[in-house]
Amino acid sequence: MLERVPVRETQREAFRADVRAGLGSPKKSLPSRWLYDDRGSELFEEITRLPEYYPTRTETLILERHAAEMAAFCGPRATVVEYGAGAGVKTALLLAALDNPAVYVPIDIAGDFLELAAARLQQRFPWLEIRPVTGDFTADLDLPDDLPRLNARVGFFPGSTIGNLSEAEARGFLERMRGHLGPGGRAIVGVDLRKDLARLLPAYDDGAGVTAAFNLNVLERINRELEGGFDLSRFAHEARWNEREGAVEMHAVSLADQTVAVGGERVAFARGETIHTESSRKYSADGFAALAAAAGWRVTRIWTDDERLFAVTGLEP
Ligand code: AVI
Repeated sequence: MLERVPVRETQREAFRADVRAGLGSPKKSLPSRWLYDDRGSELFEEITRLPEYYPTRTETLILERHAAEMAAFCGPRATVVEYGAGAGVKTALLLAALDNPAVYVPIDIAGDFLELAAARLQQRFPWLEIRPVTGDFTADLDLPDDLPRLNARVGFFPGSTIGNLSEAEARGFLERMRGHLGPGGRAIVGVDLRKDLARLLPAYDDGAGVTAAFNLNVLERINRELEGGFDLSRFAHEARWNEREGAVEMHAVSLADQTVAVGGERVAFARGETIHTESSRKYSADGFAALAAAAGWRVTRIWTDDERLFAVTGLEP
């Protein structure tokens, strides 16, 4: 009989492998998904309420303002597939505006969080069929095959999470989503727009230090889960703009020449050396349209705010 490995253990082994590879390479980096343990997710929720962090507030405003047009774009009796189960505010705005949605399918890798979010939405929309799917939507993933095919399927990917994917990953994701949604499918995708760095950078380096805590929490996570020896007072948070990549990058900067024990190995850091922990790509409307086109989508709607900080886009095949 096959022995079942608990999910938490598999996760820890994947984390260990990524840390070993990322800290062992000449340019140190860690995949940004490891920022989101329980503490990291709490800190991210806090970030979304910060005065400097405009994306969440702006996207919510756009959804509120243009909900009726979005509902018309989606059509009646839609099956809504959400990539990543958020805290539910934006989802509730969309579902409340839609004309009699048929099924809601939230997909998230964190099964517990997904069940909780789904239960909360079920209370608010008792008549709605909710079919949560636990899985990683950045990898190959199948939807349940008994979902209704009669009505339009609509993909919902808010939050500008697409910006945290590399261009190749984003293209792959958009292609897979097209496959999930089928020939008549449509999608609503939140995209953070290019803007003045004076506005952009403080969103990733706030005055209260919440983003710094969010970033450095990944080092604490290594200490907690992989018996790491990071001294947090010897690392600092940095947010920087990478013009070539069109992305804000978060780095953890070593404040000294030092050696850190990580799971039985020793990792050397020179003063000023960094660990790249996240990229947050910002698109122009044309740049995003080109990315979508490469994945077989046309951007046929752009809903935005008065300052054009953020765009909620409507995609058709
Ligand atoms: C989740 N994601 C869209 C956020 C962003 O803006 O890229 C993550 C984040 N990183 C630092 N602050 C927020």
